[in-house]
Amino acid sequence: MKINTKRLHENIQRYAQIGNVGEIGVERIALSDEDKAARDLLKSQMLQAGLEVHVDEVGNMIGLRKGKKDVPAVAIGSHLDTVYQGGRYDGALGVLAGLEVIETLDDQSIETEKPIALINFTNEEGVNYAPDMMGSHAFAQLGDLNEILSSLSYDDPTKTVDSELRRIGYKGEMKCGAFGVDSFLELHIEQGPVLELEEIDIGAVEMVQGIFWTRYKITGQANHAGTTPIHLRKDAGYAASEAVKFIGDLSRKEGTKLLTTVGTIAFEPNAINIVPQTATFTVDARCVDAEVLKQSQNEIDEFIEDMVKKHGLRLEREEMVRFDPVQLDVRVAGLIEKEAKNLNLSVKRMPSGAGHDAQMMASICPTAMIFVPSVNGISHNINEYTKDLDVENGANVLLNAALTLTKA
Ligand code: HGY
Ligand code: MN
Ligand code: MN
Repeated sequence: MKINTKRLHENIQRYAQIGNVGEIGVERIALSDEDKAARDLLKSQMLQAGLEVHVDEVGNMIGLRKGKKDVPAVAIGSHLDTVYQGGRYDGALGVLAGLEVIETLDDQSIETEKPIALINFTNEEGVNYAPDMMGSHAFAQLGDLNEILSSLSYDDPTKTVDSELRRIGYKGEMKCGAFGVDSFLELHIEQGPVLELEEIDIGAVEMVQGIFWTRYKITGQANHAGTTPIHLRKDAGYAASEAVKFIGDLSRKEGTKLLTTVGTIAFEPNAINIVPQTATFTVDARCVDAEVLKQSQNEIDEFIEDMVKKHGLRLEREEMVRFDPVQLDVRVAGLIEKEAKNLNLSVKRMPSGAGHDAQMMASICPTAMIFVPSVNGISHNINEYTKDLDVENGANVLLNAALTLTKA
């Protein structure tokens, strides 16, 4: 069975206009007006497709297509929010291909044994409210709901997840965890170079690497750039740059699988002729090996604490996110492999470098992911692109794998 490719591409194009940036980019930050607009469009399309629409208390949107049996649903979906200056496929592909699966089943008047549920998870990216994978984390009841609802916007600390969910009209009634799921499939762009380099059509993802996000604030003393002798300075900026170099060097050691990124750094008062009073920066660290990840957190903390002491500065540390590597379901990954081969597509088992809602769903039901190639391996970038044929291949594998799971 195949999807309606024209309808899917038109829909991807339509959503890409909501928060579009440049030629093909999209910026649709979670809980923003753009996120609301995309949610409203998805809700109207879910209703048009005859789905029973639920919104839970963290704004996850669930569209239920009933089946012959009243049992937990086969869930398909991803997220509509993006990073700043992001792409049109990261997340949206999984949600819109999921909608296409449902519309294709309707076209062919297929009533499935088990129900199918299309899910749009809230704030997968976490670029303005921590943690990332927030909606799926709450859906799987993995964290403290009140902590999530009171998470403050990095941009404007007067805003919380709860206040913004209410503002955009997506603070739902359904309790997190109330919606039963039988299994979960997520179609997603690879966001890396592997499939393209190896000229493989489909990735059957069987694990997601671990991740932690930590924020450090180093405090020294603002002073005059021209009159303050170097040895008398309490230069938070200089200290932070030593830390950034150390963090970067950790993931450049021969043979390590560790990835570290300092993606944000801010000085205060941030003036050309003032020794920085404070330097605030974040670390994003990832690894397939939980031990290596833990070890790297300890090494980074130790280095920064020693360095701050050496310079006579002050340190504040905030752990924002910590998720261990997650093994996905090998049976579901095997099904993805089988359906890809049935469609004469090349396929390989692989880990995911990026975090995904699937890694949260894996804790409550058999879960795996379908990857399609990213051109030049680029993502989290306005030039993120996946070829039309790869979009279609991924959606067809999602359709057939979901259908098989409804019979299983
Ligand atoms: O950061 C990630 O890996 C994902 O894009 N949220
Ligand atoms: Mn994503
Ligand atoms: Mn992303």
